[in-house]
Amino acid sequence: MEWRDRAEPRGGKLDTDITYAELNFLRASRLNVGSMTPDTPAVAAKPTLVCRTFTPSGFRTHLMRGLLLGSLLLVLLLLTASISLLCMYLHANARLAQEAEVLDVFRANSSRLEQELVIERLQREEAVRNRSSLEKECRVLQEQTVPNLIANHKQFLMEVEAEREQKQRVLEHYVEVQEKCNNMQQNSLFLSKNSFLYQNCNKTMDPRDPSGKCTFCPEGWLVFGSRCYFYSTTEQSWELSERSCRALDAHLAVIHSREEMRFVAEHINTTIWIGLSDRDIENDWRWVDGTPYAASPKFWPRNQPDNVGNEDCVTISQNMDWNDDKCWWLYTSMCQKAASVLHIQSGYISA
Ligand SMILES: [Ca+2]
Ligand SMILES: [Ca+2]
Repeated sequence: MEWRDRAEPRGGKLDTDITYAELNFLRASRLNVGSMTPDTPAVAAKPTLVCRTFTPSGFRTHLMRGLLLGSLLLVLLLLTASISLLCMYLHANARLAQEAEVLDVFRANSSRLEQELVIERLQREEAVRNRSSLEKECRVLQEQTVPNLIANHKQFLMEVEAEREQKQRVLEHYVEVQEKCNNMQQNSLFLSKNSFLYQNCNKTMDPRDPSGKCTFCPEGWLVFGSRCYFYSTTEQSWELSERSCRALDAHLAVIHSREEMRFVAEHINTTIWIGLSDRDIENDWRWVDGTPYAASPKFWPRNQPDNVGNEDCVTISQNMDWNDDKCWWLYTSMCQKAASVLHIQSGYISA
């Protein structure tokens, strides 16, 4: 039941709807009517409380209203349910779409992972093969190559050490040669190529000898091998001839070889004394420089030495024949002495 304020019945009809406030208002209005006077200001009449009764038409009206309201509620409920279902459908559909996308991504990732797995498997198989190959190579290295390398390394170290020692020796030799060179330059004289000494040295120098060694003889002397020869045209006895040679720091010629004999014979034009005699003991021939007679070549003709009239001193002639003759006879002579040994390097000459 619903309560509401009313002044009076609407349109002369009783209203079946009445509230608790209307009942109180109606009661107060009846009480105030009896006590009011003509001077008393009229008090607004309050609605009287009327107890309405339900009629069949009102019941139908209420029923219709209830049915209408229920229908509206039902429609609203159905509409709400439909909207909810639609929302749920859309939401589910969206989720399904998302799930489908996720599934597609998952499938794509799965396919990619499978491909990567295949690649990884192939790479793993290749790695296994490579590992096997590397293990074989490693065994080869351990069994053969490494020992060889170690041996080669030791050999290399030995060679390096030998090279270092050789280098040290070369350096020491270089220092020694440098010192000799410095000494040579300090103690040597520069020799002009046009000088007599250089020209004479140049005749006896061996171009294959790096030391620049040459044999040098004084001016007027002949050089042959390592000796100098001076042909004296002064006719003297053997003894004076020998003394004259000694004065020149030489002695009468001593023949050491056939080549030397030929050289001496080619540079004389008459008979000369040589440094051979048996003056002390007959037939005991001695060279003046002590050269062993037995070891030297001899050029006696068949009939010599004959010692006719005590011949103890030896002469030679241009035909290389020897003859023992009397020592006091006067002949020319050939003096002989060792040649000076010089070294010429880069124009510098040293002894
Ligand atoms: Ca004799
Ligand atoms: Ca004779």
